[in-house]
Amino acid sequence: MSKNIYFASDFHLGVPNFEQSRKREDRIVRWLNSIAPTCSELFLMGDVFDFWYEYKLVVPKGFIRLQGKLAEMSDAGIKIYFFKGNHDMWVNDYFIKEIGIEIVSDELVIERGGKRFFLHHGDGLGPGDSKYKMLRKIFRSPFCQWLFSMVPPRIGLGIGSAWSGRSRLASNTDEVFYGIDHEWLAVYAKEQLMNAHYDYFIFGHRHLPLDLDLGKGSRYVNIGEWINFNSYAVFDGNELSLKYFEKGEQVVLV
Ligand SMILES: [Mn+2]
Repeated sequence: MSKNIYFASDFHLGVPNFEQSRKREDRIVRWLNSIAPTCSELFLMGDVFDFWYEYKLVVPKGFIRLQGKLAEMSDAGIKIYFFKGNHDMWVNDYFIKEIGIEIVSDELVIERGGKRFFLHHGDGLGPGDSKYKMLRKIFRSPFCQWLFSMVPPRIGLGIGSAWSGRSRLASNTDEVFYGIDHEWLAVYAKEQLMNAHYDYFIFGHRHLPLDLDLGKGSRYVNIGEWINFNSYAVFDGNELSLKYFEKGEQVVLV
């Protein structure tokens, strides 16, 4: 049986409300069921949760079907990576201990089937967005995280879910393609290519499935999101393809 590597991100579980998030979670579990027989490695590349913060002894409620499925897959020998997104960067050791997942904080470079992959959620990379880049440093600083850990869960998780409800996905704005020279992650990828060769750059965060030719035998694949597209990428040992699950929209881009 062929062994594939799967990449998905931006499930944003938790928004816009409980009912829709639960439906999305069911869809994700159906997808995981469908890929499990051929999956050797699964890369969850950030913003799996629209808000996540774990205390030493407390974790947010919900999303147990996804966690149970991931635990089952991990127990069956499938290696699972969980990238920190801008919405769920506060994961600590809960999933490591409970599920056996590996947490990835920033970029991860891997080689599979003779191909080099540059993997990152995609936040804080490329030109612009200096306000977010500063916030990211603050949010990720151990001191700020320690301060937040002093806030009781009733208040801390309350603030988090109120803040998460205001995220751009909750308002469901339509993303448009800016053109390869203006897609900041494509610009960032091209910069990286000046220093080293990568066959594939895979990012999330953009919320728009993209498959762009960067030249020099390199491609930038954005794996989209799961509110509108149900998009993911699969590497079969030879080729990387961008795919859509169930009713996910097929977006044709030049
Ligand atoms: Mn996102």
